[in-house]
Amino acid sequence: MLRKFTTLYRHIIDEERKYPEATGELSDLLADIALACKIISLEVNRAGLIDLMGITGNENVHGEQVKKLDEYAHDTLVRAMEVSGHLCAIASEESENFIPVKEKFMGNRPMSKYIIHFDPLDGSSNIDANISIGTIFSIYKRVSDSGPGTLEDCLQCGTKQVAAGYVIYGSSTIMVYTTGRGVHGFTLDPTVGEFLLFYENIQIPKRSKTYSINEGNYSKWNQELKNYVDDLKSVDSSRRRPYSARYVGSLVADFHRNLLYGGIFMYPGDSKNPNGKLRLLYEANPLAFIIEQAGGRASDGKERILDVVPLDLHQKTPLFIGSEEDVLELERFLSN
Ligand code: AHM
Ligand code: MG
Repeated sequence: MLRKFTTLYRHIIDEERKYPEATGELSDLLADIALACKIISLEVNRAGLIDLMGITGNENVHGEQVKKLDEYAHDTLVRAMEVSGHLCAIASEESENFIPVKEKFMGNRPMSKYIIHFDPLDGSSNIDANISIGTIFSIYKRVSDSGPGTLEDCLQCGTKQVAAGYVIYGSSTIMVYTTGRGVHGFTLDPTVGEFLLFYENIQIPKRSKTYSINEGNYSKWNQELKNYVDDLKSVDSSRRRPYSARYVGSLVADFHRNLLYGGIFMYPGDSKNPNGKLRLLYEANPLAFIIEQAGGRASDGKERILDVVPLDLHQKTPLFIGSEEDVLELERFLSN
C-alpha cells in the first residue's frame, strides 16, 4: 500500500484553508517555530557528544564559553521569532520581562497581531541523563491596537489561545500542535529534515490506569490529595485499582505519554509551595488547550486551567491534567 506522507507545513496550510478569512500569518509562525525547534533538536542531540569530546565546565575546546542548553534554546527561539515578522511580543521562561518586537524587524509591513509564550527547554535538569526534554509554546492574538506588543497582550486567559504545542527531543523528535481543531502529531525524519504526520486527531482515553506525581512530596500534600492518591493505590479490581505510577520528572515527556495512553498528571500545591512549581502561561495553558482538544481535562483543583486570569508572566499554578474521568474524580476528592 502506498503510504501518504503529510508534512507539518502541508498540514498547517490545509487546516488554514478551512478558514476563508485566514491571512496565512499563523501558518508561517508555526513553520518558524518548527524550524527553530529543528535547530534546538540538533543541539540537544549534540549535547551528549560534547561530553565525549572532552568539553568540561563552561568552556569548549576552543576556549569559548559554552552556553547552557536552555539559554541556547531561548536565544534560538527569540532570534528566529523576532526576525520572522509574525509576532509583536515574545515571552519566555528564560526572560523576566516580555520582549516587545522592534518595528525594525517588520520592514514595510504593519506590526503582527500575534504574541507567543514559550518554555524553551522544559525539563532541562534532565539533560545530562539523556531523558526526554522539550519546548512548549502558546500563541495569542494581541488585544492592543498597534505598535510593539504590551504586557496586557501577554496576560490573557488560556481560552484566548489560537494555537499551542510542544516539541519533544527524545528517542525521536516529535511535534504536537493544535489550532483548536484537534491535536496532531508529527515525527521529525532527520534524513529529509521534515516533520511528518504520524497521528491526526489524537484523543486521550477517557479513563486511565496511570498516575504521575512526585510522590516524594507526599508529606507536604493536603489530606484530600493524600486520600486520592491512596485510593489510586488501593487494591480493588472492580475500580481498576491499583493504578500504575509513571513519573519522568520532565513535563512534556510525562504529558505526551499520558496523552497517547491515558493518565493523570499532577503537580499540586503543597505546604511549602502553595501554587506548586509549574507556570500557567507557558506550561499549564498550552497543555490544557491540547488536552481539552484531545477530549481530556485540565484543572488547578478548583477551576478549569484555561479560565484562570493571569496576573503575572511567571505565575505558578497547581496542575491536574489528563484523562477526563480521572481529573473529574480527583476534583471530587479535593472538594470533600
Ligand atoms: P523546568 O521548566 O525548570 O525544567 O521545571 C519544570 C519541570 C517539569 O518538566 C517537571 O514536570 C517538573 O519540573 C518536575 O519537578 P519535580 O522535580 O519537583 O518533580
Ligand atoms: Mg518548564
